[in-house]
Amino acid sequence: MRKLLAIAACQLLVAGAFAATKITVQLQDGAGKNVGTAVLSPVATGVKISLNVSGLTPGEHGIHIHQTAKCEGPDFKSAGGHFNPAGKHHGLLNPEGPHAGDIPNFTVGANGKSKATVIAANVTLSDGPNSVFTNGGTALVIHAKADDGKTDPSGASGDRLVCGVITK
Ligand SMILES: [Cu+2]
Repeated sequence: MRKLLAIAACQLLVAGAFAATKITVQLQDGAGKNVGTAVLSPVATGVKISLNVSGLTPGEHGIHIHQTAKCEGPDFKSAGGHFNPAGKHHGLLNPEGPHAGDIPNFTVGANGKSKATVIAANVTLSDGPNSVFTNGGTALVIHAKADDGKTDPSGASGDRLVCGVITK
């Protein structure tokens, strides 16, 4: 019995730690269908985003953190522009950039699935101006095309295909 209690207490501690350090974002397509998840966790270089998505077109896709925690299909304009608390220009390759919400592209396989991991180097899950929880949260958006890393406002990455709300 004592052992069982110890195990239960341990599980509670683990659950508490996870709640503080890691969040799971549910991803939906423009029709509101669930297409997977993104797990966000803090790393030394920023926030690691581990994707597990399906139903996308094969090839390279742009992905960004947008400023509003609202995902309304089919176009997801509700998510607003890129999360950009420092008022910079778009693109990881732009000398006047990047937006805090800019993230490297990821690749989808021929089966329409991806388990890619990308790093959002300029945001945090902690407090501060670059927190993804700022102003009630943000949104993770996957675009139809690759981000060219330099063209305002969104790297010519095309339509917003997938969206997931990032909140505590
Ligand atoms: Cu975007």
